[in-house]
Amino acid sequence: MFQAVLFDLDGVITDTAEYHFLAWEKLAKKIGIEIDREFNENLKGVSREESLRRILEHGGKANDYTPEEFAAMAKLKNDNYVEMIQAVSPKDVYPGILQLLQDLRGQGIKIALASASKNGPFLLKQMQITEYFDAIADPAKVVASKPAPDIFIAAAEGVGVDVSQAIGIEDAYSGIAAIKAANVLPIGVGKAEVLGSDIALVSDTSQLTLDFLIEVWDN
Ligand code: B16
Ligand code: MG
Repeated sequence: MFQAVLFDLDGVITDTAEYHFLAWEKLAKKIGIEIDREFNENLKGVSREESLRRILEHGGKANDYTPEEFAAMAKLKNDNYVEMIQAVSPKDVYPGILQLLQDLRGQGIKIALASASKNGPFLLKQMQITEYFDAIADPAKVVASKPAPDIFIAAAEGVGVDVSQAIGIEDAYSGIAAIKAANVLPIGVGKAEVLGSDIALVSDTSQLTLDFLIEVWDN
């Protein structure tokens, strides 16, 4: 039986992707770049800085800014985003997640957050689920972001469980790649066309039950 579950946040525990999109769209518009929801798919699970690099490249402005200007733009986006997520509350927790957290807890299985978001701790607090997490891996402390395995390795270490005894849950392609590279067993939330057909998948979080996780582990 697995000993830990390592959760991604955006797209698995709640839908903050829309807020990320709106905040990036506002910033991009300011510097004359248009982004749409399809492009936003490339930003899911990707760090703040890498997201900005991708947006600048998309707009043909990759070399137009100094490091100071780049940092100021990333900060401006985050300030907007933080303002938006003040409205996040317990009703924003995705279907099935609270039950899963409670069931894992009941079985003594460790729970860790493996999110690229530096706003992760604040979001857990807003949704009133911080108490379920035995560890929150700090994305500011890991060397390489997803698709590198670092954040999932840090999350497993945080709960003192070997990666070979953990399940990782992700909604983004880069995140599934990170889970695989960490030697953690992946479960994807989403479509095979995006996440691959070689892993266990659910189409929405209500299917993420303890029984389902056990079934995936035993297969
Ligand atoms: P922040 P996840 C990721 O969260 C988001 O999917 C991604 O869009 C965002 O850029 C990244 O966190 C960093 O977030 O700017 O709040 O530090 O999917 O890894 O939970
Ligand atoms: Mg995600």
